[in-house]
Amino acid sequence: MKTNILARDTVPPITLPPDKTLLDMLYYMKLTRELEFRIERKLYRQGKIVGGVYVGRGQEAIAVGSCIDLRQDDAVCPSHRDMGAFLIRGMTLRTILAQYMGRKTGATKGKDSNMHMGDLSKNLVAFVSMLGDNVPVAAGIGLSFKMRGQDRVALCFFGDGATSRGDWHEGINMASVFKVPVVFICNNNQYAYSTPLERQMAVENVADRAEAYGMPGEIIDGNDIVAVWDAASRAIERARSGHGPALIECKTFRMTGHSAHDDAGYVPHELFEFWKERDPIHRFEQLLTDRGLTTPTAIEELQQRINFEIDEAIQAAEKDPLPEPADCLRDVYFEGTEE
Ligand SMILES: Cc1ncc(C[n+]2csc(CCOP(=O)(O)OP(=O)(O)O)c2C)c(N)n1
Repeated sequence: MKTNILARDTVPPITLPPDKTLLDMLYYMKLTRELEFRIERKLYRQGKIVGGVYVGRGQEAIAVGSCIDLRQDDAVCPSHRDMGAFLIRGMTLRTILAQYMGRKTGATKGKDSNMHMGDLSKNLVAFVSMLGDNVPVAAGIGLSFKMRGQDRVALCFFGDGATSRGDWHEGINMASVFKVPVVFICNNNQYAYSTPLERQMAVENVADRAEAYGMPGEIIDGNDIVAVWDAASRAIERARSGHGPALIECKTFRMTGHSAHDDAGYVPHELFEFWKERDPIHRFEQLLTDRGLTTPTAIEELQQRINFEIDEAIQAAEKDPLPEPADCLRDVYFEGTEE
């Protein structure tokens, strides 16, 4: 059984973020999990979702830990397992739920389910496809920051399978050649749909690929939010101060099917058991409890608050209108004027 356990499991980073950040991290991880649970296990099964559903159950620490300290003028190019990025950047629960339900009030105004959701006013860049073609886009965003002399950074997310595509390699190469301020973050959940890692790459780690492009590559335990925060903070700081891009490989596991219609029957049962023990939210709750920052009662109250927020948002989004037929021709091409 290949489990990719890291020495880092037992070696905590030296510094922790401030207490408020730690508590915010817990909120956003729990919010992500509950929201995706409702979408995947409730609304989808009730036939209320338009199209497929792809969630990041078990991977919540990656988007939350890396986005929590970003500045509002930084850019994020999330992929399909990075719900936490949307929440932290300020996309509302109602907008997200309306998006999944194909409503006019969703981020794409009812034109798509969850595959092309973004909001440029929040510097959240919608992905073209989830298979790595946001990598050249992120490289271009980073180049624009650099050419304008801005100290902004872009974060770009993708899965392990994406790193075997040509556009991933071209984008990474370009980013490194031009030393752009982009941090590339791989959610290595060890399967690309049903294809295990060893069937789609001949190197052991995604981070090994960084060296070929002259870029630092770091491997971390993606189920340890403090490790994610630590690695992302260092890479962001490095990129912001003009030293170029970095690749962070977060080892994790997808605790559900590739999508809501996939039972993951091809994944050995022991792997689920193994990673369940390393659940990022339970581990973090334990850490915060041990440090006296929360209690089992406070965790339960937080869960109740999250449930309430999501209940309210579902009720609102369900009442929202569906788009008019004529709306499908609006916002397809840029119609405004350049500032
Ligand atoms: C160009 C393209 N090829 C194939 C697919 C079908 N597809 C969607 S996700 C996926 C696997 C992605 O694997 P990975 O990058 O590891 O991300 P994960 O879904 O495992 O998080 C595939 C093959 C697609 N959407 N687009």
